[in-house]
Amino acid sequence: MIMRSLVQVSSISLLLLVVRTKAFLRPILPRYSSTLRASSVAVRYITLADATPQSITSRIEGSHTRSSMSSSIALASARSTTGFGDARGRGARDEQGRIELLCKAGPDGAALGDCPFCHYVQMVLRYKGLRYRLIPLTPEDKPEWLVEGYGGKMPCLVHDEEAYTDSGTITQYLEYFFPGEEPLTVEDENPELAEEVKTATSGVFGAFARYMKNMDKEQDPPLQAALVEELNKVDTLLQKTKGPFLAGERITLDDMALAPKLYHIKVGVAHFKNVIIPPSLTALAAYMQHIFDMDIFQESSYPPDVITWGWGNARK
Ligand SMILES: N[C@@H](CCC(=O)N[C@@H](CS)C(=O)NCC(=O)O)C(=O)O
Repeated sequence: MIMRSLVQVSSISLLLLVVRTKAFLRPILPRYSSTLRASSVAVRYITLADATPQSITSRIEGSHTRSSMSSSIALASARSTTGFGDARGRGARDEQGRIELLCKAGPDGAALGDCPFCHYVQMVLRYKGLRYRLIPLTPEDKPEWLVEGYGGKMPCLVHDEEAYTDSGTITQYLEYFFPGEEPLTVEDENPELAEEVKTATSGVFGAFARYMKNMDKEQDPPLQAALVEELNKVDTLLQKTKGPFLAGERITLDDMALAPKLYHIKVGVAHFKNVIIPPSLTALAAYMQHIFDMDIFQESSYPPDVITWGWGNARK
């Protein structure tokens, strides 16, 4: 059902856009438009079943001007210590600084924080050779439009006066507007494998977070076993596909989503639980090593002590 409503958000227009995927309408991408007009804001839905990236872009450029959002994040941008992402070696496409990524700041309040979801988005941006400005934000520094319009959620990607939250949505957006020579999914050519990858990876982070957040030592063994079971599913898949990536030869969005979480697991369980990922999961170990060594992983990453800082806070 398509709903229409008017929402009051100070100086912010929210535009919800249905973007085509392979089989036309699929993800509903929340879009942010910075048109300044009093304080009444229309939320509308546009069906763009037949839209091309160009038509969407010209629609945006024709109807809106960059205004409050840029200035409201200008301060935050000035805080960024990371600056523009440097898509080294992949022939960076200069989006004229039009892509900004707002993400959780680390312990010093200025450098990149411990967010595996932001890590994922950055890996995709870098893989695609897209230049972007990284803007780490503390909870106190979040711009009003992000808090009011998006519940303060990060990562938040800003492109062409629109904002998108949720790493899955953001990466679908990037894949749609900035497709590479080969798709970052195997859904079209092998939907069964795509489904297998989802099944093998979807429970990993939840199991890890439950284990990490548990402070009752007696509950640790079953929670640890549940995490190992999830990791085992990934190992089994990798044995089947023969790697080096989840779906085999080609890297996909699922790899870029999973690897930052595996980094948290490796660091987190060693630090807080004094255990290591079972070495018997050899395919998983090789997979982790392979991805952790990639430039796009390392250039979007943060030191292990940022992870322990973040989980230390989450466990309080
Ligand atoms: N499902 C979301 C999860 C995002 C998420 O949990 N982000 C955390 C940081 S890792 C966050 O925004 N926390 C609020 C904050 O940092 O202020 C996604 O995929 O983007």
